[in-house]
Amino acid sequence: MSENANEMTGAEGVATQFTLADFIREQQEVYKGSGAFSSVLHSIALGVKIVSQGVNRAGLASMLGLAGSENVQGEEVKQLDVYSDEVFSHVLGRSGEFISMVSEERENMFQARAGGKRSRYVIAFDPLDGSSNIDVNVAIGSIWSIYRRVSDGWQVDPLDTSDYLQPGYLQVAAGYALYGLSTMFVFSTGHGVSGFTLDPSIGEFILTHPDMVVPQDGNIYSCNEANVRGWHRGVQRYVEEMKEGGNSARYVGSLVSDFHRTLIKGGIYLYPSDSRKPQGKLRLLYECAPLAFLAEQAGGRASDGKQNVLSLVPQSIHQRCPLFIGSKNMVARLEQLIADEEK
Ligand code: AHM
Ligand code: MG
Repeated sequence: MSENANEMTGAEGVATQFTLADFIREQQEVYKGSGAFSSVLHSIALGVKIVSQGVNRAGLASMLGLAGSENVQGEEVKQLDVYSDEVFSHVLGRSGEFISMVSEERENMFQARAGGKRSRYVIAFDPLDGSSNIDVNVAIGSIWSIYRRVSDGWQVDPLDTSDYLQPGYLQVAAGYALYGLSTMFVFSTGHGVSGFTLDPSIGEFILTHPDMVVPQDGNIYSCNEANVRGWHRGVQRYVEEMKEGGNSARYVGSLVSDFHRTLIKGGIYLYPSDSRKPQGKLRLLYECAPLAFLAEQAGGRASDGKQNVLSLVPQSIHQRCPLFIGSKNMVARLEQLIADEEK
């Protein structure tokens, strides 16, 4: 076979792969969608590609460290999470499907650039999750959650918090991007969970993880055990049980990375409340609820220790929430130990 023919075979191989665009088209046909979601998913995928590129180049472009510092050319350097916030606000805002947005990086919700009367959705996102890992080249991610708009007062004020203060089970879609050894885009529109991997040679997401299912049981627990002394006695007992049972501990400290492993291998991720953080650390709207939606769509479960995370109604956009998420039976056991301690 000539060298040329080899190249052809490689190209054919790529050409037969099932891309995100194929998947979106097929889903639209199967579920008779309006096309709004196709545009939304394409916008998110574009944002993920841009941020992924920024993450890959961060060390070279001096985007690590604090915002407000200057690079060698004397230009102001944007911190990677500020950069990611701007990328997602821009690409999602111009899709026209969102009236407003909430970002972990901004105190208040803000109007989407092309948002108007016909925009039917709102989106909340954590543009770059795992801040403590940014400067040390460890996998980080982005998380997003979409709700159908419930407000109708666009002409009065497009910024209506009620659009966000909805229980997680009303999400119409949720997902995350993982900037790891490769960049992944994992999401659900309520019909199971699908995972795509970015092929950087062609700039396309390829379907690599169709119909993701979290095992019902697992042998990995994932938490910042340095906080154990402040935890509820039921959570302490659970972790003791895990150790006695010969399980493994894994903790990256980036929620997306720890959740992604849990989704694939099974296990449980825990971020409980403690004496110093009575509501836990993670944010309900753009961290806990979207991952809970994915966990349930994959056959797993998410709890705040007592209730299903998807039934919690946020009182404010940046509300925190304890999180126990992963394999169904493990989360159920943890809830049981918490309940036993309260009898
Ligand atoms: P961030 O949004 O500031 O990055 O904080 C969220 C992160 C999660 O990614 C991670 O699971 C958790 O905080 C780690 O917290 P800790 O350092 O307390 O273990
Ligand atoms: Mg975060």
